Formats: sequence, structure tokens, C-alpha cells
Amino acid sequence: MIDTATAADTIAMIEKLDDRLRWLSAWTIHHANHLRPSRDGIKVGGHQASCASMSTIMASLYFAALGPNDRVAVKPHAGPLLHAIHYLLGSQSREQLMAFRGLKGAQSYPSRTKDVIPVDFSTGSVGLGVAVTAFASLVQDYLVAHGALAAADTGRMIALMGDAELDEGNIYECLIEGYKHDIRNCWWIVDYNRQSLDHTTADRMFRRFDDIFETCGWRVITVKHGRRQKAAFAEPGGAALEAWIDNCPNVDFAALTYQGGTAWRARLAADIGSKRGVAALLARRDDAELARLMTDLGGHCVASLLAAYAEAASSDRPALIIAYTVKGKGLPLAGHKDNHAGQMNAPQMAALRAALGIAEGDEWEPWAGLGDNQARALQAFVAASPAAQLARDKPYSAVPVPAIAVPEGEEQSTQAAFGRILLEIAKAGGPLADRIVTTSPDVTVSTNLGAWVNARGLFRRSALADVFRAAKIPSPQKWSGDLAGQHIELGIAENNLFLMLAAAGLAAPLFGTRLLPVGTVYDPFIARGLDALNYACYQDARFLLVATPSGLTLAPEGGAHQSINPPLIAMGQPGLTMFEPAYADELAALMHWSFGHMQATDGGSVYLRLTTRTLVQPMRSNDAWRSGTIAGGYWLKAPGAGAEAAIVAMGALLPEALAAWEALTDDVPGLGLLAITSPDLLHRGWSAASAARWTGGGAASHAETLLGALPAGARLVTLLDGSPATLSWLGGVRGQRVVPLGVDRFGQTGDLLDLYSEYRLDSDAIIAAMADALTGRPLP
Ligand SMILES: Cc1ncc(C[n+]2csc(CCOP(=O)(O)OP(=O)(O)O)c2C)c(N)n1
Ligand SMILES: [Mg+2]
Repeated sequence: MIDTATAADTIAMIEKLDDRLRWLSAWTIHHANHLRPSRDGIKVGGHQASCASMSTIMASLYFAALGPNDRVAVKPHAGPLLHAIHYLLGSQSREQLMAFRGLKGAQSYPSRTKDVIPVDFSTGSVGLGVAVTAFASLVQDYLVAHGALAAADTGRMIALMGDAELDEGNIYECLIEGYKHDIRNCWWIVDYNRQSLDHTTADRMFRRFDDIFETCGWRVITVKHGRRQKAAFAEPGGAALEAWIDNCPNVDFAALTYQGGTAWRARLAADIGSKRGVAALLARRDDAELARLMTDLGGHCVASLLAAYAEAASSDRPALIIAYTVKGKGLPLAGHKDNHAGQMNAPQMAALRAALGIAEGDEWEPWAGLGDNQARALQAFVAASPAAQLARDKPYSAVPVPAIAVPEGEEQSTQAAFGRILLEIAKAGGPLADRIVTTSPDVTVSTNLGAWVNARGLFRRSALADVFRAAKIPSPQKWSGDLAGQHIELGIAENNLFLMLAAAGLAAPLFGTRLLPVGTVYDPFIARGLDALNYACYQDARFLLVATPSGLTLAPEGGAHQSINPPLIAMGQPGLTMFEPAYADELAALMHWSFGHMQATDGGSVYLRLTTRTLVQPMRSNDAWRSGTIAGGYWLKAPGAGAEAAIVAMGALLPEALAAWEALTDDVPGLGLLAITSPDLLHRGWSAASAARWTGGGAASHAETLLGALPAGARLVTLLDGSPATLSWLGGVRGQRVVPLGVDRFGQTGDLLDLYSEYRLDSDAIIAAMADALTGRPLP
């Protein structure tokens, strides 16, 4: 227990630091917008009001409450506050602040990969940075359960969030999943300013969040009033004032805040002035003091916040801390409904500077406006505070990846082969098997993870019995869980899959143990979690996404399940390399490569697009396919000298391509068949090679090398079970005529023969397309 005098000192120090943070964040934004020369006339932006709303919350947390293993996702628009904290710590430079939102400067929103200060979780797309902390707490528990993290080294996964983030659906999907998994050590601290971007938020939500979170097992700690207000409530007339504040509509409160003391006085006098004691209570304060009292909400009161953090720390149950705040607190923008992107003008900045005692010219001085003694004391306080011991990314070692055997069978699908490969890994045991953690949004069995789960079990903190098995009801699938399990079962909400993969894919830097997360999903439903997928990639989480089944080849399932555009999504997604193998040996080679790529310094995540269609496996006469598969493609049928054309095909449609090749090979001299495994890698390589040439480099890309086996005038017919744009660009690599086949309309139910015919994917279509390619107007 700290004694009262020390507590008062601590509060006074944090209040001073709060001022520094509010000033530095406002100044950083002001400088970037109004002082740094603009070269393009584009607004730079930044959120002074959002920062001022949260500065006390962050000052109290970072300088007094954080534990050494705690990790924090910072509200995107409070990014400048995080930079200011590091500036005071000496771990952020003035140059970086001066370059805020400029190239290689402090980023607009906290970024794990782009910022030079340590950032635990990137934020920006609201809601995602919040939910990822819940999944990170689950990953932390997983690591403890598997003996990879000592209980003493665990921390709290904390989200500092705006209240509008509570409108994001992903929050509630995550709450439900978190409840099922009994998560703990997770705090969400809401900057409850009751303003979003457009306006003030709905009064009807008052106390609804409490109900929702409590229902899902969370403690809700509300920090509504500051100590000034609490003291005033104890005065005669105080009860009436408290009731008035509690019932005041959000929009009225915001408008009065903006208008200030005179307006507060007039409104309070009109509404409750006749109640006993109120007139005297108001009369005891001048306008400035009255305005200060009315905006002294809990989220601006260090003592109230520290008490809330202490309460949250008293148990490991997840805690929602609702801290009432004023958006733009302490700034002339306070309360204005348009203040989200609003910025102070130069005279307003000068007034704020003067109010803080900062001399003109000293704006960047971390301790400006304080006497020497005070500055020294504050610096010492900061150096001894939790902020000086922030958790950093941890070192970790690599997981060795042994060779992966090809599943046997003359005919198999890539989806079935995937299940068999994982089962063999599970049976073989060893580090690779132990570090794989699988997860799936209610499609574990139908994506062929079942055998792996039978071998390795579900992860559950409290044991889950397999009732069906115990009752001897026959089922191929075991479904029991305990601490040793390695499959994290998710409900059907696909967005959670990607947040789970994001959190597990950051286990290495966050917790010092590399996990190799493998998530399965139906290919069309990647789209459901797209922003979370992008979010995971943006912060360089490493995972293997296995999407199956895919395409029109899902035939009778119909148009809502047949995925068309995921290959294009993948081609546009940095940090994710997509492959669509056709054969089991390709898949084995790619899984081996993937587990390495997921661990490489300049690696990334991998997406394998698989199918349930059973294909006759090829007889390999040499090993050339292997390196080609990993590079994005190889010649399944090498073109002859002087070849006039080639069929370029991918994935499940290789049988149609082979049939067309057989039919055409006598008529089209030198006809080749190019098997594509990764349009994504080929395109990236081609773009990179072009860019390298501008800067003096110049090795040919794999796409150029492959197509270089053809004469320049040879024609191409491209084919895949997906959007034709995935491969049609290959015609541009060397300026070859191309006729692209693929799916460019919604599908429908049908068998493969009907659908491939209807959508022009069968060998007849390829033959017709080849005729077009060969007889069409020659290229100039
Ligand atoms: C997914 C997403 N949608 C929209 C935005 C644009 N946006 C940025 S902040 C914001 C409102 C934020 O309000 P709140 O979370 O309450 O933050 P604060 O009031 O503290 O600024 C919106 C709509 C975004 N960043 N992310
Ligand atoms: Mg808000």
C-alpha cells in the first residue's frame, strides 16, 4: 500500500505528465499540418481531440499501472500520445515527431512494422485492434498450458479503445468466442467520450454495454466522475447535480462543454436551480471553475483511473473499464460535434502553450515550462515508472521443418492430401508437430482437419469430455479437449479466425515462442474476414491459411459457395503468398516451404487454395516440378522448339487442360502445357523484376523465364477455376496474345460436366479458345 502523501505525489506527477502528453500530441499534429511545408497541398491530418480525450487514461496507465508483461493496443487516433510517451522516455526522437505522417516518420496510427518505437499491436481499422487482444490472451494461455511460457511471465492484453469501436460487430463476435474459451488477463479500456466521427453517440446505449459484457463474463468497471465532481456531489445540492449529469443527453452535454461556463450556469440554473442548495453550489464557482467541474469526468481523474486499474488487477477475469471522458478535453475544441478531425489554429495553440507555461521556441522541449527541480523530479518519476520497463518483442528460436512426405495414392484431392499430411506430421511428432496449432471456424471436419484433431485434441483450459465417445456412439471424430490440445475450435464467425491467426501468428515476438498456426476456412468465406486478414498481414503475423473447397468445382453447392475472386484478393494482399496446387506432391512441397517461409525474417503468411476434386496424380520423370512449384509454375508439358502456343492452367482444372493438350498436340506444333501454382508469386516476381530494372538490377522473373521457353509470337490460353484476370496478365509479360478462360459470373448448382461446359472451362472450351488465339488478328 502506498501512503496518502505518496499517492498524492504520484497523482500530481501523472497530472503533469498528462499535460505533457496533451501538449506534445497537439503540437506534433499542429507541426505536421501547419508548420512543416506542404509540397502537395494534401491535408496531413491528425486527431488532437481524440488524443486529449485519452491522455489521462494513458498517462495513468503507462506511468503507474502497467505490468512488465502487459501488452497494449492503442486506439488508432491516440497514436501521437504513444509517441509522446516514448519521447518523454527518450525512446522516440524529435525528428520522428517532426516527420509525423511523413515518409519514415511517426506513423498516423500505431504500427508494429512501420514505427520505430515498440508497438505491441497495430491499430487503424477500428475494432480489430481491440479484439486481437482477447485472442492474444488466449494464445498466452495456450503457451502457458503447453509449457512454453511461465505463469510468472504472463501479462495483461490491454486495448485502449474509442467508444465508437463498440459499434463494430467484430467486438461482439469476439466477446462470444472469448466467453466460450474462458479468456482472462484481458482489459478493454473505453475512452467513453460519447462522440464518434460524425456526431455524438446514442443515449439509448447507456448501460447496455454493461449488460452485454457482464453477460459474457466480463467485469465492468465504470469510472464516471472525477474527484472534483465527487466532492461537489457531497455538497448541499450535489445530489441534484449528480442526477442532472446522469440524465443529461450526450449531445446536450457535448454542446454545453463546447459553450463553456456561462452556458453551463444558465442551463443548470434553468433545470435544477430551484432545488435546494444548487443555487449556492453554482454561486461558489466562477464560470471557469464551473466548466472545470462539469467536465471533471472519471477518465480525466488520475485518482479514479488508478483505483479502476487496481480493481481490474485484483482478478484475472476480463475487465471492461468504461472511463467517461470529454473529447478534446482541455482544448478549445472540447465537446464540439465536429471535433474529430478538427485542429486548433495558431492562436489557439499559442494560448494552450502559454497556459502550460511553455515559452515560444520551447515547444519541442520535453520538460518545457517546468522549473529545473520539477523537471528533474518528473524525469526521475518517468524513469522509475512502468513506462520505462515496457515489454519488448522477445527473441525466439526457429522450429526445424523436416521433409514432408507425399501422401500415397494414384488419385487424390489436394484437400484430402492436406489432411493426410497433417496427420503424418502429428504421428511423427517432434518440434514441428508440437508447434503447429490449428484453428477453424466450425469447418474443422469438412476441411479435413479431423484426423489431426483426433491425434492432437482440442485445446481447452478446462477439460472437455467426448460424450459421444463415452457413450460408444460410433463417430470417426474425437471431440475432447484439455490443456495439451492443439486445435482451437472457433464458432462460425470467420472474422474471428483471422484475428485468432493474427494473435497466434505474433506469438514469437510477443511471447518468445514461435507457433505455426494453420487455419482452415471455405474459400468463399475468406471474404467475410477480409479486413481482419489484411490486419493480420499488416502487422506481419505469420500463419498458414488453408482455404478449401474452392471454385465452381464445388459444383452442387451452388453460386453462394463457389468462390470466384479469392485468387485476386490474394494477389492484392501484401504479406500473403497464395498457391493453388493441383497435385499432392506439389502440396507436400508447398507445405514444407510454407513452414519455413512463416519463420523467415523476410517471409510472410501463406494461403493454400485447395479442392475436393480427386485428380489422377502425375508420373514425374524428374524433379524439375519441385522448384517450379515453389516458384509459381513449371512446364508440365515442355513446349517444343518453335512452339506456336501453350495452355496455361491452374489447380483443379489440370485434367481439362491435359485433355485439351492431348487433343491439340498433333495440330498445334510444339504445344506446351504450363502448370501454374502461384499467380501471386509470378506477378509479384514480374513486377519486382521490372522495378529492379529501373534501378539497375535485372534478373529475369520466373514468369519471364517460364514464358521465355516460347517464341515471342506464341499464343496463350489461360485457365483456372476463378476469375480469369488471375492469369490473363501473363500475356503482357512478353506481349503475347492471350485468350483467358475462367469464371466471371456467379455460378449455380450442377455437376462438374455441366458446369465446366456452361462456364467454358472444359477441354472443348480450351480447344475453341486455342483456335481464337491462333487465328485471331496477329499482334503488330
Ligand atoms: C473500420 C473503420 N471504419 C471507419 C474508420 C474511420 N474512423 C476513424 S475514427 C472513427 C470514429 C472513432 O470514434 P471513437 O472510436 O469513439 O474514437 P474517439 O471519439 O476517441 O476519437 C471513424 C469512423 C476507421 N478508422 N476504421
Ligand atoms: Mg468516441
